[in-house]
Amino acid sequence: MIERDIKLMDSRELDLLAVELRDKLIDTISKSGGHLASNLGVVELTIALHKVFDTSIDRVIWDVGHQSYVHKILTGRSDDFDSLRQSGGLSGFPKRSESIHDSFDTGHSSTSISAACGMAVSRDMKGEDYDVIAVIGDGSLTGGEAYEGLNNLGDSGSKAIVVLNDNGMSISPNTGSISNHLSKLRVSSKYFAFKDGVKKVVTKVPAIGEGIYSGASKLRDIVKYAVVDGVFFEELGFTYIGPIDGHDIGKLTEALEMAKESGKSCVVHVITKKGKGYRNAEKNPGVFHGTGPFDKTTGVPINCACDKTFSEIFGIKMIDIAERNKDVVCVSAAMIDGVGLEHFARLHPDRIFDVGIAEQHAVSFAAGLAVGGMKPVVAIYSSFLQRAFDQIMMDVCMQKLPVIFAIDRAGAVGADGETHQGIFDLSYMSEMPGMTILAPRDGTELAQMLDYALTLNSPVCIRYPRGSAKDLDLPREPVEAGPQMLVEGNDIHIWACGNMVKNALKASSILKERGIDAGVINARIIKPLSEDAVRKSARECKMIVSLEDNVFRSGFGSLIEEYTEVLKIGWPLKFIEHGKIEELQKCYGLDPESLAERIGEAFERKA
Ligand SMILES: Cc1ncc(C[n+]2csc(CCOP(=O)(O)OP(=O)(O)O)c2C)c(N)n1
Repeated sequence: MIERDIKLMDSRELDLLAVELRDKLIDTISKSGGHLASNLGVVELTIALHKVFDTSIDRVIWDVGHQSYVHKILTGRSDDFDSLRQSGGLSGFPKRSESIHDSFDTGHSSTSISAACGMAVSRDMKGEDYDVIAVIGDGSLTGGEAYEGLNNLGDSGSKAIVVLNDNGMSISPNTGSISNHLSKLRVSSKYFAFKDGVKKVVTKVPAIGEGIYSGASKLRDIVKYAVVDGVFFEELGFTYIGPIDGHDIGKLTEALEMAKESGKSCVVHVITKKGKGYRNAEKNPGVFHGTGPFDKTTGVPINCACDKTFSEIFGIKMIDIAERNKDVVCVSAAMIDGVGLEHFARLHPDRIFDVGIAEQHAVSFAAGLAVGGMKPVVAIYSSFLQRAFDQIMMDVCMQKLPVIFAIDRAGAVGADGETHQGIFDLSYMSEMPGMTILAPRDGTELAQMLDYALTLNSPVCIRYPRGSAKDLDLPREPVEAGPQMLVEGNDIHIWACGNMVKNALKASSILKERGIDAGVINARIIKPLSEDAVRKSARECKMIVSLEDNVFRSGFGSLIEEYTEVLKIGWPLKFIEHGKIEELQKCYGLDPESLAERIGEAFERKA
């Protein structure tokens, strides 16, 4: 299916295409996993965008980009669609390196309007001629950068189109006062009136009437009069068009053509249904936002892991802690389910704050809560917390405030790829003066660390990975005891942190079989790192190795290096592509066999 075909299709053919696309989405994602509900919601919108624009010239920026699958199928990637999110296959997000039709790499939300503004300004400076379109969801519109983009674009003198894909949902139902405002626009009677065409609406507005409709020389005047509710965007310098039924290709095409013809930047407000056309996803859009493989008929997940995940252990432990300490509250940036706090939210709705996709605000908000005497626990995925570097540093660490960061999805996450791998937090957190960094080897240790963090009364972060938190059958010690020797070794000490303890244990067995006596230390308290423990370990063996699920530079290994010579092993300093975690570990030499090989070779070279 290529773009040119769409431009020739009549409305019946376009409707049939929408049906085919939905079948393909459900069929493929039920096998590969991925972002189903968001893509089902934008089938008609994507078709209409391709009907009106030419993405080999015009630039469409998909905010977050998780909803770009239909665009991929329509731009020459239909045959490869089965390879979605798999090693060597199509990325689940737009990639400029994948196609000329992808004009901007996304994955982290709320960047599209800023990027569109930059492209529009660049186009005008170079005297070029193409359209720039940012497609942003109402969830992503809760992120502050979206307003920085609107603020700049509305006043820039350059034109871009902002398509607001409003389904009332972030991953869960959207939150915040902007969302409330959009809800009012959604139910506005003018939405239904608009469906019957602009003329009908305008002639019905008493103060305007038929005369003004026929007298209005420019389309943008009509739109402005017809939909006065969009005043919020109008005041920021945009022509507001909408709300439009996002599942009516004809109406969408009409609205996008208006926006294309308009002389100034427009907001096209499109109402869609998340999960549209697949009953299971319509009923549970949150569950089908990002899903693993599932049975198409029942919607039930396939190969569901039976072990509890770190996120689940975190959620259970927070309920326990909240019962004992009334000052404890949780903060989430639009990811309550993702971080495992859904039961907490049900039990303590007044002690959990979903602030929207607003990681920076979440951190400063938590700092404010801490100043007021609360004990905030901020649960955010590692890669998204990158956004709040400055807030963590200035608002929390500089003021020595007792905010606990639960950093979920720390380390490689797999299929979501480059934008989602959580492989930088040990580096950026270790730069923070006064920050304690903890990394549990398993679920029980995560629970212990949460208790310990609360005793510290200072900034603490606990980083833990995606997936199983199955307990390791090894002795336990209180967290405050610091680094724990799990396996003795006279030749090598592998200092491992977090989930890399498992790989270190296996690598140590392989090395021992080969006659190299490699021990394993579970670092646990990454910072402040015990200088005594590191120096003692260096005295007791011939080689020290650090092992982390983080880039090898400026992370845990560098902290050890302050006290002794160390072989630093972690991810290379690059953006790690998508693929299964085990495959990625193998590819980058972090699986137990490769580790044994690398460490053994280095040891022999040294000897
Ligand atoms: C900075 C950042 N934080 C969190 C996320 C996780 N995330 C991915 S999609 C999404 C919800 C997006 O909602 P919306 O923009 O309305 O798109 P929809 O899926 O509803 O179409 C969230 C929170 C992210 N991608 N980026």
